[in-house]
Amino acid sequence: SPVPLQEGDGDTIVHLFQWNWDSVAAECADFLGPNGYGGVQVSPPQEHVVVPYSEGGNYPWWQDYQPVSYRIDNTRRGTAEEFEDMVATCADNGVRIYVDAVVNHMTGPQEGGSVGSAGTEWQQYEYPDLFGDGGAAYSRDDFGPCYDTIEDWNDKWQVQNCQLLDLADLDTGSPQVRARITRYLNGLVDMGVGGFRVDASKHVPEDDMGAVIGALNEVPGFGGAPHVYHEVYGDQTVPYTAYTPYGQVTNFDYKRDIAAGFANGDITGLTSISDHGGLSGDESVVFVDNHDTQRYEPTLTHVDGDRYYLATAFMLAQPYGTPVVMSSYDFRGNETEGPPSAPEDGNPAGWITRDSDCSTSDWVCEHRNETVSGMVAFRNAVSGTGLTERAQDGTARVAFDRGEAGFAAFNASGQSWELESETALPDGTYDNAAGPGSATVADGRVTASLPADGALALHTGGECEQDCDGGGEPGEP
Ligand code: LM2
Ligand code: CA
Repeated sequence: SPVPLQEGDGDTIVHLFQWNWDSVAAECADFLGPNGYGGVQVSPPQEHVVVPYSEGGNYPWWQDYQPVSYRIDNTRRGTAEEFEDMVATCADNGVRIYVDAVVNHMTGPQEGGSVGSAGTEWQQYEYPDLFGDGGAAYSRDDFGPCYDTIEDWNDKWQVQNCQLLDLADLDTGSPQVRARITRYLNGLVDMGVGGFRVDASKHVPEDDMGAVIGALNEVPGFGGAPHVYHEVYGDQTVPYTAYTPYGQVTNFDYKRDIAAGFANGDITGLTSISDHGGLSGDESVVFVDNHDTQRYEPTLTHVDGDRYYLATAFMLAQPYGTPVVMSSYDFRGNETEGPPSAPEDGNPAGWITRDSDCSTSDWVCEHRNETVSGMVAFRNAVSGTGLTERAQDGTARVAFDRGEAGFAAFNASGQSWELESETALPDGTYDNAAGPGSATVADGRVTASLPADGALALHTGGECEQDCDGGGEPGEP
């Protein structure tokens, strides 16, 4: 359906989990830019450990979260040149690259030490060449002051200074350590990286985090400071608000509210919540699931089908937060696996991630689902408007306006919904941005039938052309 291009001003980020750099670049040009996405969160780009079967894995995806150096060449997703080409190609299409920055820790223990993906020899607490120029290393004194596992999660000092998952915890209180982290991040910013998802922020004392973020350069091209969001699982011991002075935070309370609400067909309360976990929308990055919650709290994921896409559509339709759409690799429960890979000469890890292919079932590509991508266009069209609730039916059905620019309705039930509602959207016939079909607004009212687990989303700029299908049922193929 004809939607206006919104290149460059979209705020929707997609997490292309484990995609290699060439595949991300192609997706920016072919799909993300033209469909109004504003950013891609890529998997961590720095040199990482290699975990073969003998060490308890089969080159698993989580190798990425154990840095060996801050070199970005020769990870399993490509070379430094491919990384830079990706950043440039995405920027040309109005899409920012967000780097997942692992700065709290380096590696876990690995018997006798090992060799990283780019060939750097290491042992836990000894990383001899951080930038590939022989000029900077971490050694034992750059870690701590605690060298044990976090035991008491109610003790803030332990949470921030001891080891998460036995991963060597950097002493970010040290100016030298912070200078190296800053050098890594600014190297990326200077290449045009537009922002960061900071891994495990909660485990870095907030003042240290503030010093690192405050030292970041401006982003060439996009301009301004990098857009930063911190991964914080807020609780009584370390609240989200410890990090909000230094960027947005990942709002896991929103995730819980929205995923549980949609899973249970209890959604009417969700439109009026202006505060999830004590955070404003401006402070929040929001999501229905992420690569971790898919395993430990899988309330609603792609596995759940229509209801999941409905929840994602709702997240994109409402104004609270900066949304991140998850784009998964389907490990089918075997998380010790890596993504599919192919041997490649010159990659010391021996493996490089295969190109992502949305036509196979293992790369799930939720971001290409027509409901999801249509709602990205809806979101861009209604940007800056408020939410006015227009209709409810029971607990599982709700409809609202976004100013005078959009109308959206959600049916989180197993039966179709014969909807009739007032709307401030101007009279006309509109394509359904959330699926097939169209609907007409006449005399300030919209009448439509929403199928089970279906949505209707109409927006200015999405008016049907003369040959539109004359008001077919929304959501029906
Ligand atoms: C994160 N956010 O705070 C990431 O989103 C999450 O995916 C990371 O864990 C975690 N923090 C550390 O950066 C993943 C994965 C873990 C894996 C770690 C490190 O979920 O299972 O831990 O990466 O690779 C693995 C083993 C674990 C072992 C650890 C250290 O599963 O049993 O701990 O390595 O050797 C003894
Ligand atoms: Ca720490």
